[in-house]
Amino acid sequence: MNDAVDNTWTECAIAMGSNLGDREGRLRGAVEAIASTPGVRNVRVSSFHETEPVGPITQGLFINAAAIIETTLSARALLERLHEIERTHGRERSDGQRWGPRTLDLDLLLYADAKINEPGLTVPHPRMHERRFVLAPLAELVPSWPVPHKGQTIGGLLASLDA
Ligand code: A4P
Ligand code: MG
Repeated sequence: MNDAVDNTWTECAIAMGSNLGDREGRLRGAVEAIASTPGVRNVRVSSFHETEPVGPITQGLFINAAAIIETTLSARALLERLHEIERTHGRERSDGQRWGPRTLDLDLLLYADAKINEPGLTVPHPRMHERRFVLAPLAELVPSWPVPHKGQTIGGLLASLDA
């Protein structure tokens, strides 16, 4: 892969979610794929949280988790890799359909202290601060990480959801 920008290792946070089929198996597969990506090291994963679906669509319970990694990939290259993993691990065959619905969601939450606002790439992830299913797993790993734009840490944002 030629995506490595240089040898600087940048700490990043990734959100993972699945709500169809072997949810835990999908997340474990995603973690393995992330960890075996060239230019990724020191992968740490939260516990798996079973969560009620949030949003307007009626759907099954999710398993959500978070991962912290170090990477030499750019934010753009890392997101492209996450999309590739979604494609290979997140679809399953079902009757009459070659590919069923996407069942794995991998979002790039934080890329060190970077603020990125480009077509197809917004960091910090614009909805992370309001989502318990994102913040609770992440707070297990990096409660004191300050979130750019928000003036609060992960733990602080999680606590303010309870306020
Ligand atoms: N994009 C831009 N910035 C980013 C980033 N930092 N990380 C773009 C990831 N993607 C980013 O994303 C849509 C577009 O956002 C992409 O083109 C990408 O370039 P997507 O992941 O393909 O689509 P999505 O997953 O449908 O969008 P989104 O906003 O991630 O969906 P939601 O809102 O996360 O909905 N309830 C529980 N309990 N747990 C869940 O995990 N997930 C959803 C999914 C709803 N309810 C849930 C959960
Ligand atoms: Mg997503």
